[in-house]
Amino acid sequence: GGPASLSRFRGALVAGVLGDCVGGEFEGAEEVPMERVLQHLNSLDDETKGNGILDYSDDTAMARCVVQSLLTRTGYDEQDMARRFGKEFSTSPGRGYGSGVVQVLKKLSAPQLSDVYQPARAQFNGRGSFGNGGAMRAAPFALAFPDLADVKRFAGLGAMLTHSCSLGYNGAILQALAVHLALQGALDPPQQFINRLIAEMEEVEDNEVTRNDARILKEAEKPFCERLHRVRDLIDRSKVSIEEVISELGNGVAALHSVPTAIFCVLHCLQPRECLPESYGGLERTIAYSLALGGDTDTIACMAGAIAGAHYGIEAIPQSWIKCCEGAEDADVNAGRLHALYYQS
Ligand code: 8NA
Ligand code: MG
Ligand code: MG
Repeated sequence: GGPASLSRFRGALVAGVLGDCVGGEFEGAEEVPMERVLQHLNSLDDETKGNGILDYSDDTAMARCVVQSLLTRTGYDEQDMARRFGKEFSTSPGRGYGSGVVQVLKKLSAPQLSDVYQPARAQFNGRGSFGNGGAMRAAPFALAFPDLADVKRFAGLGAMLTHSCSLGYNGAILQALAVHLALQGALDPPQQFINRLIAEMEEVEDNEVTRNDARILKEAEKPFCERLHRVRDLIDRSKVSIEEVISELGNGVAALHSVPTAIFCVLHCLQPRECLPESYGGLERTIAYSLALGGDTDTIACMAGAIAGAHYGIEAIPQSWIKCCEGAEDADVNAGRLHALYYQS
């Protein structure tokens, strides 16, 4: 693969914010006609818009905490990151957090807390959350650590601060891995990329905790590997309907039903598609396609955006879109700082 260039870092962080801000419009919608998606995206080109009119949600709020913590502590510091999550939530509780994770975030803001992983472990009768809230903020880990083993380890731990079920934190590891490989220029050819992800996740999911969680939730023995095989089958086909993507991969708030979906969106949109404007480049196609799936659109577009941004680089993102999104300029500045940290370590 090619070098992990500054443009890729900027693309990853900015397009993640973009997916969150732009995707908020359709979050939770069951059906989103492509026509409505394109209308929404076209309206961002309107000169009178801009200046951050689209607010970011929990996805970006927590990713910003991850970024600030990694930069300030020049690495992963669980106490610091946990405190930032708690503080962010108590300052802005109205960012659209998942209904369960709110309990964790309240506990994380308590100053006397010693075991910062404990509140997450108490969720859902001790089973922990399998939501996509760990994965939605995982991209910055790939931008802070050049070593693949570090990316996996710290993306997992960073997710466990709120998501202690393996089906939650393993989704974060998969998302960080996808961004890591995309930064190296390893996204294309897609079959090879998926095979790399499967090989890595085979290792990640090869343990008793994962097998036990999968058994309880009636999933395949290695749930993310199984989903990645489905992604590979879908990208091998010339025509795939939105309905098939939703039924095969999902579009919901569980990490298992959204991280592989986000990866599929990026790979499917490497080529021009009939349902999308010819004037769109790959990154624009990825964002538009993610929104058209409906469901957890902000989070799927945020995760797909981060992977696509790492692949195409910052130049692929329309300026008019960036201007409309709260926090996009900040993300751009912080991407530069993470780039410096990455090459210093
Ligand atoms: P979370 O940890 O509260 O999980 C999200 C939801 O998943 C929970 O509220 C539960 O319904 C369900 N869930 C997770 N683990 C379990 C379990 N072990 N047993 C039973 N149910 C479980 O929050 P999160 O941080 O993972 O949530 C992230 C998502 O919520 C993001 O998409 C974010 O944008 C936000 N959000 C999504 C929607 C939407 O309609 N898609 C709406 C509002 C907020
Ligand atoms: Mg959100
Ligand atoms: Mg969401």
